[in-house]
Amino acid sequence: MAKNISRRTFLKGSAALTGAAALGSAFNIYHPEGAFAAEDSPLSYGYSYCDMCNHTPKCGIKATLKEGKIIRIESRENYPNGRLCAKGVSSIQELYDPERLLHPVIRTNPKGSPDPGWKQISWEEAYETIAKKFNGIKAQDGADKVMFYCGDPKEPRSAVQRLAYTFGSPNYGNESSTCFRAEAMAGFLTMGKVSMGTDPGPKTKTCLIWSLNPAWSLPTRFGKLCDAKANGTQFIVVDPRVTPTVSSLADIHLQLRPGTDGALALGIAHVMLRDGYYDQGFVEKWTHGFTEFAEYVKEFTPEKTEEITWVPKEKIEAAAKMFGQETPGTWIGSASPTVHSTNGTQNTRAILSVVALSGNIDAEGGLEMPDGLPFDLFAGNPAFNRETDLFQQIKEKRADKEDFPVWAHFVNDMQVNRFPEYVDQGKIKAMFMVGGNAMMWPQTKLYQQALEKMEFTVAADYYIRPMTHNTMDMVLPAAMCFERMAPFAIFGRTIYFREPIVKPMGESRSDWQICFELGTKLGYGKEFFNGSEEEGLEELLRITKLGITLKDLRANPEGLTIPPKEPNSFKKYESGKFRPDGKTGFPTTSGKFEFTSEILRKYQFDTLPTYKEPVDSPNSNPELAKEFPLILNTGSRIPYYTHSKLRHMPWLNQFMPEPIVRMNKVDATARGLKDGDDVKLSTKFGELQFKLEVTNIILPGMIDVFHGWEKADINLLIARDFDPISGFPPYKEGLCQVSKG
Ligand SMILES: Nc1nc2c(c(=O)[nH]1)N[C@H]1C(S)=C(S)[C@@H](COP(=O)(O)OP(=O)(O)OC[C@H]3O[C@@H](n4cnc5c(=O)[nH]c(N)nc54)[C@H](O)[C@@H]3O)O[C@H]1N2
Ligand SMILES: Nc1nc2c(c(=O)[nH]1)N[C@H]1C(S)=C(S)[C@@H](COP(=O)(O)OP(=O)(O)OC[C@H]3O[C@@H](n4cnc5c(=O)[nH]c(N)nc54)[C@H](O)[C@@H]3O)O[C@H]1N2
Ligand code: SF4
Ligand SMILES: [Mo]
Repeated sequence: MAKNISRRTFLKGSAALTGAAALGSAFNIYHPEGAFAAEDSPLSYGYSYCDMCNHTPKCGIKATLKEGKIIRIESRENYPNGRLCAKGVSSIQELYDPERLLHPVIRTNPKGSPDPGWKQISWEEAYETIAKKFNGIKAQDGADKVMFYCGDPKEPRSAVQRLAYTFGSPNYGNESSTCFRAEAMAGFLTMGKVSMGTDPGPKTKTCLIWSLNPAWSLPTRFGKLCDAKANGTQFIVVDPRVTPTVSSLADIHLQLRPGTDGALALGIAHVMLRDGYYDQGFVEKWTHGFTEFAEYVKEFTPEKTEEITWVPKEKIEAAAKMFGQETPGTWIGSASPTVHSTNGTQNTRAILSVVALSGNIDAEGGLEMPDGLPFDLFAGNPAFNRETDLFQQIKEKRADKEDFPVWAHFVNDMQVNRFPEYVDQGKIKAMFMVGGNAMMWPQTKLYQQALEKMEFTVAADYYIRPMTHNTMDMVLPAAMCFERMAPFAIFGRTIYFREPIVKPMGESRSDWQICFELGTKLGYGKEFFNGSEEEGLEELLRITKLGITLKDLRANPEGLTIPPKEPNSFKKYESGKFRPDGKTGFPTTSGKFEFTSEILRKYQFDTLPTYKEPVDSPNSNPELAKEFPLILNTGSRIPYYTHSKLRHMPWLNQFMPEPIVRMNKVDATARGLKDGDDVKLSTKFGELQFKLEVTNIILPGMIDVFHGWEKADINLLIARDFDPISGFPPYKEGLCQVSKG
């Protein structure tokens, strides 16, 4: 069909788009610089991976091009993540958005002025200014005073981290300070391993999805789970909302009060132990602290657990029975909600304890943990990132190490959530920020003020985002996925390589190239391949010792699979293949799965996965709950926006043009509110305006609101009560009120 697109149809399409977007401004999908293609110019095709949400690895894109311009986006065939969602299809609108930042800019007005007075500068001037500032601070106060930060875009991480450590600063951090990393820590603390869970295999009988809504947050994965359901896997889904994941998959839905995951897990463990639905052989031989754990869960009777979590006790009993008896069973962890809690790490340890009781750790059809390729989750490699050498020499200068010692024990990236404090303490004076957003942290203003107070700050982004960048000194234009190369996409043992398929818009450059060029300018030409992204990727491949080069990857555009030296085996703790030293057991202090954590003992935290109420909940703070009786649950993903992004993409904006707060009908009726009302949402920190959506997808007693809205930034209303183990904020569990606004 695309072959027959004429210039006229093309224009008509573009006009229709503008019409769809006509909710205000006229929108021209094609960039002013880009003329339309001639009627009969030939079509060509290019392959990429999507950029519109930031999970890795990303979904595959097939692009149709005419005269070097992308005219159509569709799902890529023969690619592991092949089903594009609405955001993926809309990536063409972001690529050619006339509002994209196309040149480096520097502020001309002093900080604090409402308008920064952005002035276009050359890349050369930009790099020279940054190098002068960073090297000046390094000479005077030390390299650690410059912080390097990567927001939700995960592709640049490896290059930014390498830049930080080569420059000499251990203060590199990223958005994982609020995302999955606390789950990873819970994994380390119990099993010595990280797992996001394993999707059901042919042998899996039961799958426990604890707080994930892939129908909206990871659509490709959701498709695979639906296939597993069709093949007979039973599902237990833990979620306070009746999401499409729940309605499509759940045989048992545990609709809990947000923030009470730990209590629910301990309640399930109680029933498993009481009724013998657990793997006694595994527990006796391979776990540490079982007696104390068994004693502790005695108090979490189904009755008490129901009282705390609001989940009916019959359902708790049924879930324990199904997960304990219908084995093998697997677990799929949350990407973030369970750890967006003041007790999140311990709550997640309690969930992992349930998985351990079932005996399904590294069991076939259970929580399988095959060895992957020597890349990290974001396609970097610790040696390439300089974590294994340079970081080790400078880590004592980390700004966060006293605040979050357990985090610092496991994680090389700094825990960034208290960077405003570090700025006030003089520990951080400048920042290099790639794809960051000040609205992602609780109490946004503190972060904006911290950026403003620093001596020099520079960001790289697709856009000027006023909420973040108006407080900064310089912004660099970043190239999008279609325009860039690094990094690779890794699926299991298969590597995909991406060639840029269009020329970067304006003067935009890829994040890796920016890091390499800046590194060179800072005086590290050799370490940064004199600015060559391609050379950097060759080096990354050399470091992994896989025996392949870019040439091999180029010769395999449909992915290069590297088979393991020996086939995957199961229960590797029995064979010594679970630990780097070849001894049997788990790579933990005790060598076993730790119900009681020795690392937590060392840092004087509770060793058991103890349940504590959220700092502000109806139970822990009944006084506050009188004024603010509803639980404030924020950030649950919606299918058409990614965090603060994509609000002005016409194909997406039509689905939710304005900030919405969702409330159950019971609570709306009690307040005399109806669907579509203008409402005021308030917490002890202030209030914001929203449109009300009355819905039965959420539990009575809670409200549900998305983050990242410039005109209703919910993070202004959230407490900075960080989980003392992980440093994570309580995005899912504060207290609020909603009234007519
Ligand atoms: N209240 C509340 N707050 C939350 C959450 C929540 O659930 N509730 N969730 C938390 C979680 S899990 C996360 S991951 C964070 C989100 O983390 P954020 O960092 O806030 O994510 P985004 O809003 O997507 O902002 C990313 C910025 O990067 C730019 N960008 C995107 N891709 C690229 C790229 O490839 N290169 C460059 N240079 N720039 C790019 C975008 O234009 C945007 O300005 O928010 C956290 N904050
Ligand atoms: N469309 C879209 N997709 C995204 C993103 C995006 O912004 N937009 N962001 C990406 C990122 S960075 C992340 S981290 C992932 C997040 O991926 P998910 O974890 O799937 O996303 P959420 O929708 O935040 O949370 C999943 C479910 O947790 C439930 N939940 C909320 N509070 C609690 C609680 O206290 N306990 C339990 N058990 N469940 C709770 C919510 O009701 C929700 O249905 O999504 C990724 N995918
Ligand atoms: S889920 Fe959607 S936005 Fe995310 S990578 Fe896939 S197609 Fe892109
Ligand atoms: Mo995230």
